[in-house]
Amino acid sequence: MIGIVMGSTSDWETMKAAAKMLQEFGVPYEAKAMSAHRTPHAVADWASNAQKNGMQAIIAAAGGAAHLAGVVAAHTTLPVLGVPMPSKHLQGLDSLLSTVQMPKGIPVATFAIGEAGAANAALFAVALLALSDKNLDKKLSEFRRRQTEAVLKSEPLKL
Ligand code: RP5
Repeated sequence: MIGIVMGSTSDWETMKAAAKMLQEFGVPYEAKAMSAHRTPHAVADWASNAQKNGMQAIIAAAGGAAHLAGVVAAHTTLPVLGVPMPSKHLQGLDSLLSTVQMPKGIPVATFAIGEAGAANAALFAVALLALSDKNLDKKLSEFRRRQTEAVLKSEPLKL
């Protein structure tokens, strides 16, 4: 089971890309909105119990300086995959820096801003699970093969 947490329900439109990718691989997930600043106790509670509740990795997304992924990582030793959300004024650069620049000791593996990052975080979670799941490993190789094939099959580009 993969936990997907995000700072606001307004992040869901972007984070659906992670949920869809996990669904494509048949990996169960639990997706929730909770905020490091609006509901700090709920975040601490959820993250502290995540492993006990069957999570194997956590994808954490937030926008602005919200720093949700770092807070989640502070409460668990599970792998935390951070996805910076696009933001209105700084186009997600604030989210990127507040997620990626973790001081030594509490890591957050940080992905690209927005939907690509959400999808890639899910693919990374699949790769983690595939280390001990041969069937999932096969599905991942197949996904890569289909992706490569689709690019190679594309028509020559013309003006
Ligand atoms: C962050 O603030 C959330 O992760 C979201 O990206 C951003 C804006 O949240 P809303 O004001 O739309 O709820 O905490």
